[in-house]
Amino acid sequence: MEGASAGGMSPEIRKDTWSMPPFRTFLSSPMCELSAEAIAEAGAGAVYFGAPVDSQGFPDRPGAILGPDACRRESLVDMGATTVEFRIDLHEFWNIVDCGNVSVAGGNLARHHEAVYDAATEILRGGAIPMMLGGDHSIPIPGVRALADHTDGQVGYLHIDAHHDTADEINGERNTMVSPSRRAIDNPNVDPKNCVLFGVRGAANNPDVIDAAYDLGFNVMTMFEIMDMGIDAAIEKALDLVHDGTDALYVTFDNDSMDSGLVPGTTAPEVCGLTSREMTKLAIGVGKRGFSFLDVAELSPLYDSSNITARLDVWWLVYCLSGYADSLNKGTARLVPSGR
Ligand SMILES: [Mn+2]
Repeated sequence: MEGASAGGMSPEIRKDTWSMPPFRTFLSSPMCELSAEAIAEAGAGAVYFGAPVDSQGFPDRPGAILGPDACRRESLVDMGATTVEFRIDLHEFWNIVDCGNVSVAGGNLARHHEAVYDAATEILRGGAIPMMLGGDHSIPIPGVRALADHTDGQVGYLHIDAHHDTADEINGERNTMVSPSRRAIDNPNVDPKNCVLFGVRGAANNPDVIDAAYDLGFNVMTMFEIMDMGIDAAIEKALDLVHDGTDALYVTFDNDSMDSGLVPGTTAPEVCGLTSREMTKLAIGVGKRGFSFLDVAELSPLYDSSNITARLDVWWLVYCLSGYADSLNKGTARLVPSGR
């Protein structure tokens, strides 16, 4: 035994980022019990948790239930918590913790959504920003409801997606992965004038869904409008709208907002989407103006060659947090996360 120990790895080698850690958390953050009290006691400013919801009978490209762990794994591969551009250690700044996954063995969609609502509420009550990794794109339904219930004032909603997601129901089910925008405005303090559907395009959106987006008063920014406007102006316009008279901001990022060439690991890939440079600019812009809640939806590692979609999601979260940290350091962020 002594011989094995003498030839074994040094503690430094054992904890390097290339070796497999004994358990995987987002950016190697400490685990934390999912309760407001534990989160407050840990002094966490941002909380990663998984919402592995994927139960709606869509027959193509399953696997979003594996998204939270795929993102955790990729966050440990050649990835630190400090970017070249901002040079802010996110662990130091945000005290990130990982609260594990919210899943209900034997559960159904309604019970999964209630569990997500409860988890998000605990995190907001604990004074932290939820970072929720899906799961299919029904997860903003309980997420927005939790933020809206937690916030006295108005809530803005930024929906980054190839799809409007304004379907009122499918086959009688109202809380589907194509309904999060529609359900967001069911909350009395979410006004469609503070909701932006950013990057919509293509032929997968049926005419009813497209009409509903305009009829209900959403701000629709199609991908081609964004291209004509230029990405910087488009980002500013979207952020002006979601921050206009609001006290909190919910941001949902569907992987299919990206060009399909960059996101093989998503449920409904679409061509003509955002580039990774545009996405990173958007993340920094979102961060600079502040946010209360982030979610990432539709990551399916089953189709994710080279884990590139998961990596992109890690970038999204890291650059949102970095931009916000920078802005708070400079005193230029307007929005204070709900509950902080
Ligand atoms: Mn979508």
